[in-house]
Amino acid sequence: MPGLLVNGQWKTKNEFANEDGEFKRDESEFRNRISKDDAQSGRYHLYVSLACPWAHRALIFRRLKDLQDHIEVSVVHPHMLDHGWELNDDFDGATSDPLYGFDYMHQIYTKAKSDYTGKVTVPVLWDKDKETIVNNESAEIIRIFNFAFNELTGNNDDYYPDSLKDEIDSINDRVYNTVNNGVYKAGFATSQDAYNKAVHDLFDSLQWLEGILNDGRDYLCGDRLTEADIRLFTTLIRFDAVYHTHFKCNIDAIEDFKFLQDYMVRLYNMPEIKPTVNMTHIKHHYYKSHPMVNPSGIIPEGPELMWL
Ligand SMILES: N[C@@H](CCC(=O)N[C@@H](CS)C(=O)NCC(=O)O)C(=O)O
Repeated sequence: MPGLLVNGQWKTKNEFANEDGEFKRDESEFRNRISKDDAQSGRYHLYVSLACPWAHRALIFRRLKDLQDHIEVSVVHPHMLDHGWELNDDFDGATSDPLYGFDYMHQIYTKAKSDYTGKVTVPVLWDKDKETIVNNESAEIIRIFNFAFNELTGNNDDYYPDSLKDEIDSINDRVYNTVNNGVYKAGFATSQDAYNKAVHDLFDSLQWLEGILNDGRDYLCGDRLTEADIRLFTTLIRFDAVYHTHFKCNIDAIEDFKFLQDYMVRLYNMPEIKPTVNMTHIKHHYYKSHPMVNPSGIIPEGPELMWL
């Protein structure tokens, strides 16, 4: 069940689409960075959902950049119900809030800003010293992880290298609008036109991506892994189990795309990625948290994912 904070008060809201039946994603509110001086071990805390493709980006970067010993993680309960995301360990893999003992993620937002108005989303990167949210935009959190802690960890791997910035930006732009967010536009549409446009844009882009990988490339930008791959991966891994059924993205499945499927499985099997994938949280979250899409909350048994 979606909801939001209005002047610091939680309100439930049983819909995602606007009057035209379209889903529009809001801009994230907290957009700060971390300077090299402030990049201290143990100072920051990451709140995620294992179900959420945006939070998943941050979890993967935390491992790619050797930040596990420096940034602790809390995992919300996969069911997003009347109070939004809940912080309780009443589900395997979920954790309670070690910092404040809060029950709900919206309390973290009002701790940061008591009159906050807007959605309560994950991921959230929290500063324990300043007791506020550094950033709640995954695209920026992964850039912070890519770079800010390099001196602390000695890990200088760069997933947004200067030489590939333009190519990465251009791929990200299309993938964000038509794939990452495209599945949500299809799934939350309440008009046939909005759904049709989203689903066709999505499958046009999947064909385009299949073409890129069919061109002898191991990764979207050639022979090295970049943030563009991680951003695409977190949608691909949820696709056949969730988006194909729950969000009606069923023109094809990912397993029908030879190159995309091989690429997804290759990324999945990376030691930094595999431990971040939790299909139980993924299926529970989507099928149980959107009563306007799936009122019964029934979780489908299939499909059998041979690579899992
Ligand atoms: N732009 C944000 C979007 C994050 C986002 O929408 N997360 C979803 C979970 S998949 C969420 O927390 N939704 C709560 C809601 O919509 O009320 C980001 O990429 O960090």
